[in-house]
Amino acid sequence: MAKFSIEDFLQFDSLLSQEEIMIRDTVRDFVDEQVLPVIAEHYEKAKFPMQLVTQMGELGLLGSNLSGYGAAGVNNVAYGLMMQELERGDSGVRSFASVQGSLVMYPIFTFGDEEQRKKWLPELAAGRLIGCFGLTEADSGSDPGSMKTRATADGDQYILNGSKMWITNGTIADLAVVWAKLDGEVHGFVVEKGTPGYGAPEIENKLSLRASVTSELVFEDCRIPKENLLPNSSGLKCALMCLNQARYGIGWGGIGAAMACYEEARNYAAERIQFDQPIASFQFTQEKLAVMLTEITKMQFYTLQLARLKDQDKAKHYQISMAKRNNIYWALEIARMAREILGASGIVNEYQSMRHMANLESVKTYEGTHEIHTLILGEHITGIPSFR
Ligand code: TGC
Ligand code: FAD
Repeated sequence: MAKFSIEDFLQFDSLLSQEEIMIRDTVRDFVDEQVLPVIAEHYEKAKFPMQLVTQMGELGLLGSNLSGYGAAGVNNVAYGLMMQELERGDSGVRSFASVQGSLVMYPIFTFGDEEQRKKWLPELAAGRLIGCFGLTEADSGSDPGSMKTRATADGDQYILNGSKMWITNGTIADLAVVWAKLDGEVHGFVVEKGTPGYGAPEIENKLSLRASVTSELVFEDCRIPKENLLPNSSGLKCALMCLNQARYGIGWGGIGAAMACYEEARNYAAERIQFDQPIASFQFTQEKLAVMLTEITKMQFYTLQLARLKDQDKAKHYQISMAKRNNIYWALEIARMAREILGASGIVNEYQSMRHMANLESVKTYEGTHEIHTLILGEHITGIPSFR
């Protein structure tokens, strides 16, 4: 089959630098060669492909839009294109990179001290350590400010009590960035694997993101050294700043998943014969493909503008919400249309569209549900918050 390319339609690449194209194509090859051949089996067996972790580290995909401490230091366009390509492979693989870079390395980089940065960031960038991010609790999802996990000071230690739910990478993580209330205010703490009182059991039987590890985190009188508090992480706002980073990457990731489904449906439609002709010749099929290509093209262009704004430090959280909300909405619609074009074949793991569709159900929920991002935009438009 011809090498994957969707960029020709409106000459998207003419807006990219040579370096941005080169980085995207390198990750594209990595996904074609290392992710796509193994992902269906891992999805079926509900296993994360661990061998990809150090490979992603070597390619500079982990925390790549940070600078120093072993991070690649690429711009936000290149970073976004990396996330696009990873999610073209599987949302679980992109999730791994998002969590490691945006939700673990970013808070250590932004809210940590120099000693913490030097200790953890180079290992995380190389994929020699794995991190997770614990904000959500069983009773505090969309409303993280209502969290119950508490930290109390005791001499030169903090004692953590509580639990976190639905945590990507939890069971395989060497360290967790955990958000807990200390004297009534949310703070970020680093909890290392093996700390007595800390456990991270895996959540089994997921029907979505099966090639990704999702876990509960449990803290029972879990004592951590005082130097594991991220010193500049006071306030829920700090946790929300991490989410902006991850949501930005998810916006690009949605484009990648949509591209994979579009390509699969287009190729299938050209080859599948019914009523003596390829199903691509039927107007219903052509309409679906036209909608898919149109929406993917729209997403590429405004998400690129968001990336340029982010590089100038001008991207606002509500602009990122628009990309997360709309791109995942359309990626899911496109995955559903692709599955329809594939008919019965679309329900087996030999094809990708239904795997992407099932994954995108989680992506639509995590990092702020579709409805929460609607309300974030609604608040920006009207000036009236309506979360409560
Ligand atoms: P609210 O009073 O609105 O805000 C508290 C303070 O934070 C400011 N703020 C933000 N700052 C930076 N970035 C943002 N996105 C911000 N949103 C709000 C706000 O201005 C305020 O500042 P200040 O100075 O006045 O104190 O807080 P709220 O309690 O009313 O909640 C607002 C709401 C609902 C928008 C927010 O809590 C929210 O986004 N909820 C969704 C929760 C969520 O997204 N959780 C994600 C968990 S992590 C995850 O899902 C990882 S999946 C990863 C993977 O596998 O890829
Ligand atoms: P709820 O908040 O209970 O929402 C349920 C429904 O009510 C949704 O449709 C929602 O939109 C709606 N709703 C809630 N409030 C409002 C409102 N004010 N107005 C209108 N509608 C509303 N969290 C982490 O901290 N770290 C992770 O690594 C992580 N990884 C995840 C991985 C997976 C696979 C999944 C599925 C989730 C993950 N999460 C993680 C949790 C995720 O962020 C939450 O699931 C998400 O924030 C929603 O919370 P909830 O599931 O409790 O839903």
